[in-house]
Amino acid sequence: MSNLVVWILCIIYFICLSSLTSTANDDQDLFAFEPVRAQSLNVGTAKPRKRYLLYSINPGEGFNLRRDVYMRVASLVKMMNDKEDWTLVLPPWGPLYHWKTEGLKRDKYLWKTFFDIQSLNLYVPVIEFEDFLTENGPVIDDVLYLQHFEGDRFTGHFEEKIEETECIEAPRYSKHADGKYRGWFWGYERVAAKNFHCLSAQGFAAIVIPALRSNYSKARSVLIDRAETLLHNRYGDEDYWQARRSLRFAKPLIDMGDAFRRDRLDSTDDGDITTLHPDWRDHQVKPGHAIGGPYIAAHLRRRDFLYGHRDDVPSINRTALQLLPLIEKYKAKKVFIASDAPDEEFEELKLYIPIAIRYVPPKEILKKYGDGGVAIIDQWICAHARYFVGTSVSTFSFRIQEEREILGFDPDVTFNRLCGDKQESCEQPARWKIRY
Ligand SMILES: Nc1nc2c(ncn2[C@@H]2O[C@H](COP(=O)(O)OP(=O)(O)OP(=O)(O)O)[C@@H](O)[C@H]2O)c(=O)[nH]1
Ligand SMILES: [Mg+2]
Repeated sequence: MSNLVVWILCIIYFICLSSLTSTANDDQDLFAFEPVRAQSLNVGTAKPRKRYLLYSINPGEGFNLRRDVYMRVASLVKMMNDKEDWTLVLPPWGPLYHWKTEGLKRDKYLWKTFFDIQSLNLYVPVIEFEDFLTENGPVIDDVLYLQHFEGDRFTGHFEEKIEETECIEAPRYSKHADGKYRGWFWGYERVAAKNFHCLSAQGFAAIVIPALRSNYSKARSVLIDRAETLLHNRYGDEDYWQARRSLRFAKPLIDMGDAFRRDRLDSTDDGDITTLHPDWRDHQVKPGHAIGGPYIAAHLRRRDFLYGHRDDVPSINRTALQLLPLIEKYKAKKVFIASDAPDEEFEELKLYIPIAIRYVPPKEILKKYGDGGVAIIDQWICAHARYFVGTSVSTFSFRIQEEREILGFDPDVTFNRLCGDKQESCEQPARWKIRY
């Protein structure tokens, strides 16, 4: 070949190469995505390749909202898996703001510590993050960081929209000398991402589907950060409840809750009519089916709620005044108290209500399952009471209400809240009834 031909071939080669790499890596390209609904998904018929969806949440969010965000993302995966093959990667738990008990491990809790992974898998394919690392290695292809649209959050007009934009606030990821992004990957130092994009998003979970399928995100593994930005695709419908029903607690925690019910509250599934089918897909009962144990339960959210929701959270004295008539009405032998209250507050309550009782975990249980495990045991015991009353707008109380809907309680004995000291009566929680 003459020198000239070699030169021409080289130039063509470099032009092609540079245009290829710029489509793959150009962070500056701005895209706008049209929102899609489930019905409009249109993917080819060839067997799809396996992809991993990871997600992360604003660090300030608590245990119970995080469980709700899981459902939003799981439902998204379910939707996409009509035609694709996504596996949802479960983000390790912790550290969480409320998990403060001294001497406990704070982070990298596996989901199986708290939840029944097999049961989750009956809704969508899920794996623990550690299994993802084994299958995929420590490099995530793309991070999509969701943010709200600047300036127009509270205009009153709701419209679904999503677009790639500049990052509004400095996100928690930075590009390092090796070209990879480092940031908070649940405390796993060796994990990094190849690409990073900020997206302004407003809408239901399905709104990210075009981004997950766009040119830059043909990636095998995609992490959606700030996933709490996404709303439920269809809040409260059958699909919502399928995701919720699949989110069963880990067996050891259920067993500990059941042992406490039996030994301290005279409550068993046979007597209470609260036996669950081993497979959530086969458990379907009518409201009023369950009668619950011979105790009433109250969830008293205290601590930060005493400041954040001052008007809606009663003093201990007023709490007792609201519980006493309920004890009478339901002929309760005990009053189970789930609370983040310090000991002094519980002792004060016991002065007014001597039959009040709380779950105090043995040290080794606390050590193994942490504050999250104890919270679940508390929720499980509340879920089985003959009557439940919670705290206004607490997601901890909401999760108990859902559990009781699954067990088949009459909504009258579930959707209740305590009123604040200055409230004669107060608006009771919305009744999000189960749908099959
Ligand atoms: N064991 C136990 N822990 C509780 C109880 N109430 C609150 N907590 C702790 O406080 C956390 C509650 O925080 P979140 O999950 O954010 O729920 P929330 O604060 O009620 O609701 P948000 O308004 O959404 O923040 C739980 O995860 C527990 O760690 C309780 O009754 N028992
Ligand atoms: Mg909270």
